[in-house]
Amino acid sequence: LTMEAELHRALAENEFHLEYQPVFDHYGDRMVAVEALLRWRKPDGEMVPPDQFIPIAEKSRLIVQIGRWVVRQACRDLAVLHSAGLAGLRVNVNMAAPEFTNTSLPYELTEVVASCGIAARHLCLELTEGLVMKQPEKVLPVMQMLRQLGFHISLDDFGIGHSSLSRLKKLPITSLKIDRSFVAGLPHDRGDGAIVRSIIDLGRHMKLDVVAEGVETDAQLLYLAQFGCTYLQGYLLSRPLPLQQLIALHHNGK
Ligand code: G
Ligand code: G
Ligand code: MN
Ligand code: NA
Repeated sequence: LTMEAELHRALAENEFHLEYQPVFDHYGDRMVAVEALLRWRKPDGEMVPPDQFIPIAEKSRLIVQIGRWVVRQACRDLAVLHSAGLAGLRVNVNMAAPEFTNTSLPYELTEVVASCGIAARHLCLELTEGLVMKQPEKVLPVMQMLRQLGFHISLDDFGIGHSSLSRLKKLPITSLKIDRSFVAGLPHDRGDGAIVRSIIDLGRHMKLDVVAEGVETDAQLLYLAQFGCTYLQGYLLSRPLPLQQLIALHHNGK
Protein backbone atom coordinates (compact mmCIF):
# COMPACT_ATOMS: atom_id res chain seq x y z
CA LEU A 1 0.00 0.00 0.00
CA THR A 2 1.15 3.55 -0.65
CA MET A 3 1.19 5.82 2.36
CA GLU A 4 -1.67 7.78 0.84
CA ALA A 5 -3.83 4.64 0.70
CA GLU A 6 -2.80 3.82 4.26
CA LEU A 7 -3.88 7.29 5.38
CA HIS A 8 -7.33 6.77 3.82
CA ARG A 9 -7.58 3.53 5.77
CA ALA A 10 -6.34 5.22 8.94
CA LEU A 11 -9.21 7.71 8.78
CA ALA A 12 -11.80 5.07 7.99
CA GLU A 13 -10.55 2.63 10.64
CA ASN A 14 -9.96 5.13 13.46
CA GLU A 15 -6.20 4.65 13.66
CA PHE A 16 -5.59 8.29 14.69
CA HIS A 17 -5.68 9.72 18.17
CA LEU A 18 -4.62 12.97 19.79
CA GLU A 19 -2.19 13.79 22.55
CA TYR A 20 -2.18 17.12 24.33
CA GLN A 21 0.82 19.16 25.38
CA PRO A 22 0.04 21.77 28.05
CA VAL A 23 0.96 25.44 27.76
CA PHE A 24 1.64 27.12 31.13
CA ASP A 25 1.79 30.72 32.31
CA HIS A 26 5.30 32.06 32.82
CA TYR A 27 5.51 30.92 36.41
CA GLY A 28 5.04 27.43 35.04
CA ASP A 29 2.22 26.77 37.46
CA ARG A 30 -1.09 27.36 35.67
CA MET A 31 -2.21 25.45 32.59
CA VAL A 32 -3.81 27.93 30.17
CA ALA A 33 -4.03 25.84 27.01
CA VAL A 34 -3.20 22.49 25.49
CA GLU A 35 -1.85 21.85 21.98
CA ALA A 36 -3.46 18.93 20.16
CA LEU A 37 -0.88 16.72 18.44
CA LEU A 38 -1.90 14.04 16.00
CA ARG A 39 -0.73 10.45 16.51
CA TRP A 40 -1.07 7.52 14.10
CA ARG A 41 -0.82 3.94 15.32
CA LYS A 42 -0.88 1.43 12.46
CA PRO A 43 -2.69 -1.92 12.91
CA ASP A 44 0.68 -3.65 13.46
CA GLY A 45 1.37 -1.25 16.36
CA GLU A 46 3.90 0.93 14.58
CA MET A 47 3.66 4.63 15.50
CA VAL A 48 4.20 6.95 12.53
CA PRO A 49 5.34 10.47 13.50
CA PRO A 50 3.37 13.39 12.02
CA ASP A 51 6.47 14.80 10.25
CA GLN A 52 6.35 11.67 8.09
CA PHE A 53 2.69 11.58 7.12
CA ILE A 54 1.43 15.17 7.28
CA PRO A 55 3.45 16.32 4.25
CA ILE A 56 1.96 13.41 2.26
CA ALA A 57 -1.53 14.17 3.52
CA GLU A 58 -1.02 17.81 2.50
CA LYS A 59 -0.07 16.89 -1.05
CA SER A 60 -3.11 14.67 -1.53
CA ARG A 61 -5.45 17.12 0.22
CA LEU A 62 -6.41 14.30 2.56
CA ILE A 63 -5.20 16.74 5.20
CA VAL A 64 -8.52 18.55 4.88
CA GLN A 65 -10.44 15.47 6.05
CA ILE A 66 -7.82 14.63 8.67
CA GLY A 67 -7.92 18.22 9.91
CA ARG A 68 -11.71 18.07 10.27
CA TRP A 69 -11.34 14.94 12.37
CA VAL A 70 -8.63 16.60 14.52
CA VAL A 71 -10.65 19.75 15.22
CA ARG A 72 -13.81 17.85 16.12
CA GLN A 73 -11.96 15.43 18.41
CA ALA A 74 -9.99 18.26 20.05
CA CYS A 75 -13.18 20.24 20.76
CA ARG A 76 -14.96 17.18 22.18
CA ASP A 77 -11.96 16.49 24.41
CA LEU A 78 -11.83 20.12 25.49
CA ALA A 79 -15.46 19.89 26.65
CA VAL A 80 -14.39 16.88 28.76
CA LEU A 81 -11.48 18.91 30.20
CA HIS A 82 -13.78 21.82 31.03
CA SER A 83 -16.09 19.48 32.96
CA ALA A 84 -13.09 17.91 34.71
CA GLY A 85 -12.33 21.25 36.35
CA LEU A 86 -10.21 22.97 33.71
CA ALA A 87 -12.83 25.64 32.95
CA GLY A 88 -11.60 28.29 30.52
CA LEU A 89 -8.79 26.11 29.14
CA ARG A 90 -8.09 26.63 25.40
CA VAL A 91 -7.12 24.05 22.83
CA ASN A 92 -4.60 24.82 20.07
CA VAL A 93 -4.90 22.94 16.79
CA ASN A 94 -2.21 22.96 14.08
CA MET A 95 -3.47 23.80 10.61
CA ALA A 96 -1.94 23.13 7.19
CA ALA A 97 -2.25 25.31 4.08
CA PRO A 98 -5.03 23.37 2.27
CA GLU A 99 -7.26 23.67 5.35
CA PHE A 100 -6.74 27.37 5.62
CA THR A 101 -7.45 28.29 2.03
CA ASN A 102 -10.92 26.74 2.38
CA THR A 103 -13.36 29.64 2.69
CA SER A 104 -15.98 27.53 4.46
CA LEU A 105 -13.55 26.85 7.36
CA PRO A 106 -14.99 29.63 9.58
CA TYR A 107 -18.51 28.20 9.22
CA GLU A 108 -17.35 24.64 9.79
CA LEU A 109 -15.47 25.61 12.95
CA THR A 110 -18.39 27.63 14.26
CA GLU A 111 -20.58 24.55 13.91
CA VAL A 112 -17.98 22.34 15.61
CA VAL A 113 -17.52 24.52 18.69
CA ALA A 114 -21.27 25.05 19.05
CA SER A 115 -22.01 21.33 18.82
CA CYS A 116 -19.35 20.62 21.48
CA GLY A 117 -20.71 23.30 23.83
CA ILE A 118 -17.55 25.41 23.88
CA ALA A 119 -17.00 29.03 22.75
CA ALA A 120 -15.00 30.12 19.70
CA ARG A 121 -12.47 31.82 22.03
CA HIS A 122 -11.59 28.38 23.43
CA LEU A 123 -10.19 27.25 20.06
CA CYS A 124 -6.83 28.59 18.85
CA LEU A 125 -5.58 27.79 15.36
CA GLU A 126 -1.81 27.50 14.91
CA LEU A 127 -0.51 28.53 11.50
CA THR A 128 3.09 28.72 10.41
CA GLU A 129 4.55 31.94 9.10
CA GLY A 130 5.35 30.22 5.82
CA LEU A 131 1.70 29.34 5.26
CA VAL A 132 0.53 32.90 5.76
CA MET A 133 3.27 34.48 3.65
CA LYS A 134 2.95 32.07 0.72
CA GLN A 135 -0.70 32.71 -0.11
CA PRO A 136 -1.67 35.87 1.77
CA GLU A 137 -4.49 36.79 -0.61
CA LYS A 138 -6.24 33.48 0.13
CA VAL A 139 -5.34 33.09 3.79
CA LEU A 140 -5.92 36.62 5.07
CA PRO A 141 -9.68 36.80 4.42
CA VAL A 142 -10.14 33.45 6.18
CA MET A 143 -8.09 34.67 9.14
CA GLN A 144 -10.09 37.90 9.35
CA MET A 145 -13.38 36.07 9.38
CA LEU A 146 -12.15 33.62 12.04
CA ARG A 147 -11.09 36.49 14.29
CA GLN A 148 -14.43 38.24 13.83
CA LEU A 149 -16.10 35.02 14.92
CA GLY A 150 -13.95 34.99 18.07
CA PHE A 151 -11.40 32.24 17.34
CA HIS A 152 -7.80 32.77 18.44
CA ILE A 153 -4.97 32.52 15.91
CA SER A 154 -1.33 31.87 16.73
CA LEU A 155 1.68 32.22 14.44
CA ASP A 156 3.65 28.99 15.00
CA ASP A 157 7.42 28.48 14.55
CA PHE A 158 7.83 32.26 14.59
CA GLY A 159 11.20 33.61 13.53
CA ILE A 160 12.24 30.94 11.03
CA GLY A 161 9.83 31.83 8.22
CA HIS A 162 10.28 35.12 6.48
CA SER A 163 7.44 37.34 7.49
CA SER A 164 7.96 40.99 6.74
CA LEU A 165 7.17 43.15 9.73
CA SER A 166 4.85 45.28 7.58
CA ARG A 167 2.76 42.22 6.87
CA LEU A 168 2.92 40.92 10.44
CA LYS A 169 1.50 44.26 11.57
CA LYS A 170 -1.67 43.62 9.56
CA LEU A 171 -2.23 40.01 10.55
CA PRO A 172 -5.32 39.36 12.67
CA ILE A 173 -3.50 37.13 15.16
CA THR A 174 -3.58 36.82 18.95
CA SER A 175 -0.22 35.23 19.72
CA LEU A 176 3.29 34.40 18.50
CA LYS A 177 5.05 31.10 19.22
CA ILE A 178 8.82 31.53 19.36
CA ASP A 179 10.38 28.71 17.38
CA ARG A 180 12.13 26.20 19.62
CA SER A 181 15.41 26.52 17.72
CA PHE A 182 15.87 29.93 19.44
CA VAL A 183 14.85 28.64 22.86
CA ALA A 184 17.40 25.83 22.52
CA GLY A 185 20.32 28.30 22.69
CA LEU A 186 19.18 29.97 25.93
CA PRO A 187 20.59 31.20 28.22
CA HIS A 188 24.16 31.23 26.81
CA ASP A 189 23.86 31.88 23.07
CA ARG A 190 23.84 35.66 22.71
CA GLY A 191 22.26 35.60 19.25
CA ASP A 192 19.38 33.41 20.39
CA GLY A 193 18.96 35.55 23.50
CA ALA A 194 18.75 38.74 21.42
CA ILE A 195 16.19 37.19 19.07
CA VAL A 196 14.03 35.84 21.89
CA ARG A 197 14.03 39.19 23.73
CA SER A 198 13.16 41.00 20.49
CA ILE A 199 10.20 38.71 19.82
CA ILE A 200 8.96 39.19 23.40
CA ASP A 201 9.20 42.98 22.95
CA LEU A 202 7.50 42.82 19.58
CA GLY A 203 4.65 40.86 21.11
CA ARG A 204 4.30 43.30 23.99
CA HIS A 205 4.15 46.31 21.67
CA MET A 206 1.70 44.59 19.32
CA LYS A 207 -0.41 43.39 22.27
CA LEU A 208 0.10 39.75 21.36
CA ASP A 209 0.69 36.90 23.76
CA VAL A 210 4.10 35.29 23.30
CA VAL A 211 4.53 31.55 23.78
CA ALA A 212 7.96 29.94 23.97
CA GLU A 213 8.01 26.34 22.80
CA GLY A 214 10.65 23.70 23.41
CA VAL A 215 11.47 24.75 26.99
CA GLU A 216 13.65 21.91 28.27
CA THR A 217 15.69 23.36 31.17
CA ASP A 218 15.17 25.46 34.30
CA ALA A 219 17.70 27.99 32.98
CA GLN A 220 15.62 28.49 29.81
CA LEU A 221 12.45 28.89 31.88
CA LEU A 222 14.08 31.48 34.15
CA TYR A 223 15.43 33.43 31.21
CA LEU A 224 12.05 33.53 29.47
CA ALA A 225 10.16 34.44 32.65
CA GLN A 226 12.66 37.19 33.46
CA PHE A 227 12.17 38.83 30.06
CA GLY A 228 8.38 38.64 30.30
CA CYS A 229 7.46 35.80 27.96
CA THR A 230 3.74 35.24 28.61
CA TYR A 231 3.44 31.48 28.17
CA LEU A 232 5.72 28.46 28.16
CA GLN A 233 5.57 25.01 26.63
CA GLY A 234 8.12 22.21 26.54
CA TYR A 235 9.30 18.88 27.89
CA LEU A 236 10.49 20.53 31.14
CA LEU A 237 6.88 21.37 32.00
CA SER A 238 5.13 18.46 30.32
CA ARG A 239 5.40 16.12 27.37
CA PRO A 240 2.36 15.64 25.14
CA LEU A 241 -0.07 13.44 27.12
CA PRO A 242 -3.15 11.31 26.44
CA LEU A 243 -6.37 12.98 27.65
CA GLN A 244 -6.74 10.87 30.80
CA GLN A 245 -3.15 11.59 31.92
CA LEU A 246 -3.75 15.27 31.36
CA ILE A 247 -6.74 15.17 33.69
CA ALA A 248 -4.63 13.31 36.26
CA LEU A 249 -1.90 15.98 35.98
CA HIS A 250 -4.50 18.66 36.69
CA HIS A 251 -5.83 16.78 39.71
CA ASN A 252 -2.29 16.53 41.02
CA GLY A 253 -2.14 20.29 41.30
CA LYS A 254 -1.33 21.90 37.94
O1 G B 1 3.86 16.02 17.68
P1 G B 1 5.16 16.30 16.98
O2 G B 1 6.11 17.19 17.69
O3 G B 1 5.87 15.06 16.51
O4 G B 1 4.70 17.10 15.66
C1 G B 1 5.51 17.23 14.57
C2 G B 1 4.92 18.24 13.61
O5 G B 1 3.61 17.83 13.17
C3 G B 1 4.74 19.62 14.23
O6 G B 1 5.22 20.57 13.28
C4 G B 1 3.27 19.76 14.39
O7 G B 1 2.87 21.11 14.21
C5 G B 1 2.70 18.88 13.28
N1 G B 1 1.37 18.39 13.67
C6 G B 1 1.04 17.67 14.76
N2 G B 1 -0.29 17.44 14.80
C7 G B 1 -0.82 18.06 13.71
C8 G B 1 -2.15 18.21 13.19
O8 G B 1 -3.15 17.76 13.76
N3 G B 1 -2.31 18.89 12.02
C9 G B 1 -1.24 19.44 11.36
N4 G B 1 -1.48 20.09 10.21
N5 G B 1 0.03 19.34 11.82
C10 G B 1 0.24 18.67 12.98
O1 G C 1 5.76 22.64 14.92
P1 G C 1 5.06 22.50 16.25
O2 G C 1 5.43 23.59 17.18
O3 G C 1 3.59 22.35 16.16
O4 G C 1 5.66 21.20 16.90
C1 G C 1 5.13 20.58 18.00
C2 G C 1 6.10 19.45 18.31
O5 G C 1 7.14 19.86 19.19
C3 G C 1 5.41 18.28 18.97
O6 G C 1 5.62 17.16 18.20
C4 G C 1 6.14 18.08 20.28
O7 G C 1 6.35 16.71 20.56
C5 G C 1 7.46 18.81 20.07
N1 G C 1 7.95 19.35 21.32
C6 G C 1 7.21 19.85 22.32
N2 G C 1 7.97 20.26 23.38
C7 G C 1 9.25 20.02 23.01
C8 G C 1 10.51 20.21 23.68
O8 G C 1 10.61 20.71 24.80
N3 G C 1 11.62 19.85 22.97
C9 G C 1 11.56 19.33 21.73
N4 G C 1 12.71 18.99 21.15
N5 G C 1 10.39 19.12 21.08
C10 G C 1 9.24 19.45 21.71
MN1 MN D 1 2.37 23.95 16.92
NA1 NA E 1 6.04 25.33 16.69
